Amino acid sequence: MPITGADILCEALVREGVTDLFGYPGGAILPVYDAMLKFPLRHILVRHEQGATHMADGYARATGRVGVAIATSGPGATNMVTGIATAMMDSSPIVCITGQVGSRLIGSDAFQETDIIGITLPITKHNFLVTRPEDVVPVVREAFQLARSGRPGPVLIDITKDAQQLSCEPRWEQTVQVRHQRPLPAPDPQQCSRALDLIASASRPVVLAGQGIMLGDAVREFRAFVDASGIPVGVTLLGIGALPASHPRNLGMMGMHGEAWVNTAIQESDLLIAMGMRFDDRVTGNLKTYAPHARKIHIDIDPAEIGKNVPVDVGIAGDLAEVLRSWMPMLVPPRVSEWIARIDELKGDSAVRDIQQLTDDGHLYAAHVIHDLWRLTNGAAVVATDVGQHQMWEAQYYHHERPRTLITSGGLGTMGFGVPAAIGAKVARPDAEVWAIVGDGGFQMTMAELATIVQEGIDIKIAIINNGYLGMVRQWQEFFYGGRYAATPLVSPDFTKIAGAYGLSARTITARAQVADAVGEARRTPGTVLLDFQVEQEDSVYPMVPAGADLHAMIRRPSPLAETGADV
Ligand SMILES: Cc1ncc(C[n+]2csc(CCOP(=O)(O)OP(=O)(O)O)c2C)c(N)n1
Repeated sequence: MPITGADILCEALVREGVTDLFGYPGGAILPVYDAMLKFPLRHILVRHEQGATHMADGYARATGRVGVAIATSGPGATNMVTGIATAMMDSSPIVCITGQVGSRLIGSDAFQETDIIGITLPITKHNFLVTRPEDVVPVVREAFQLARSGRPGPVLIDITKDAQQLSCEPRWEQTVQVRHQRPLPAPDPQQCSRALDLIASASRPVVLAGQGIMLGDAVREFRAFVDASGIPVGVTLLGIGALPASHPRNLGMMGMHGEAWVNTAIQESDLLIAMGMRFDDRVTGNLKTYAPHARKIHIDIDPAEIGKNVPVDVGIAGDLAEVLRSWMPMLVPPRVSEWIARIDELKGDSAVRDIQQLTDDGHLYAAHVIHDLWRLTNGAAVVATDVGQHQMWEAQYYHHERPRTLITSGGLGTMGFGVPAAIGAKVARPDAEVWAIVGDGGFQMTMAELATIVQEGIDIKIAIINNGYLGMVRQWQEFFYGGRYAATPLVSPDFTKIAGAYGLSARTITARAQVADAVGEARRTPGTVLLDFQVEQEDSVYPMVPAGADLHAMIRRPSPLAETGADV
């Protein structure tokens, strides 16, 4: 029986295991919306297509399953661009479906026509233009396969209106050649044995753990390697959760706002073993002075990453779980006791504010809020953040024990990500306690999604770290632009009234003494609750490696004595 391209698309999604999609309708995608009603697909109606892409992304990051976003042509499609680029930079598997004008109108500047294939070419793993219903089955299958395989990433399917309306007999059984997939490289045994030699003879080794450990389902193998080798681990922002924060070998986060001892350990190290990370400039600082004494081993599934930023002694392109499994029988653990003692000594030099010493002086610090939130949720919540100071404080003070529990935009640093990503995570994991920790700036970029929350009955908790500024930019102005606050003071609405207008509960918190009660009440209250934490306005994130500076040249928190002008 011939059926329409729209029906075929919906059935193909169901056959891929899709149960939820995030989207916004319009003329060029209406046949698919009409067909959707017949299929077991939950559609979450967003308020802006950017929100749909971040939701699909949050869904994917929380579970590893492919997230799906859908929109119409023209402005619907272009509104997706930021979310697609965000997913691309962080290797998140999403499939975005956009309607396109009729195939005979393409190139005629038809109403709501835009070349979304051209626009998204550099920010997708691959994209497809579908102009015939016959192509829907193979394209959907290939799109999902591409999104989730190898180094995951976003794939876009642009489908013309006539391809949705015309009918054909779907050939479900046809074998689909995944034409655009690069074959997975097999780990080179010679490189593996060189790596094992370097490991056995290292005296100051550090593992650099990235998100690839989770994306590659290598968490168990990674843990086994760390336990067997005893090598200390620094994590990237997206690598948080790859090893429990409480694991004795987990040193914490590296990089621009990483712990001083992690960055110093990297600079003193004689062997870096990078796994599923990409030596982003935010973790290396000045490449010329980066880890000058260290040999470098780099394992990544994407061969293009190896040697891209940092020259390496051993490069292994391949599946991390497979590499680590092959290493285990031959692994000779290095002698690290002196090195661990040296790192313990470095730990005395914390540049992240010691929370115990941060007494309640009547001010509310973001560090307090996030530390308390961590304790009160037993470190078990899924947290989606926005971008800025609160994001770094989250990484410093919320200690994640499990993989896929921190959902944050690292590579693109996309403000507006937090709330929609939290919604996507909650749809994917209805059992989980999900918090969005956002700034007053980023929240206002996508707060229209509060209506999505209400309409779809989503239960998340939103913590706004409200400092009255575009905080991270203000901090840069304080440090590097003579304290001239150009366009960073931020007037905001009364967020509790905004929440109230949507029928959501909300509360303002201005003192530390109120934090536990407010968080407890929010957790007990069914449905979404918004907490507006009005924190110290001109606090800064420490330590900070200025962009492009040497990794060890960290700006430290001024001591109270220095603040008073006393000689220190
Ligand atoms: C879409 C977008 N625009 C601009 C920026 C640049 N930027 C990075 S952090 C930041 C300030 C964020 O302010 P806020 O959301 O209040 O969070 P805070 O830093 O105060 O925690 C800005 C403007 C960005 N990352 N993303």
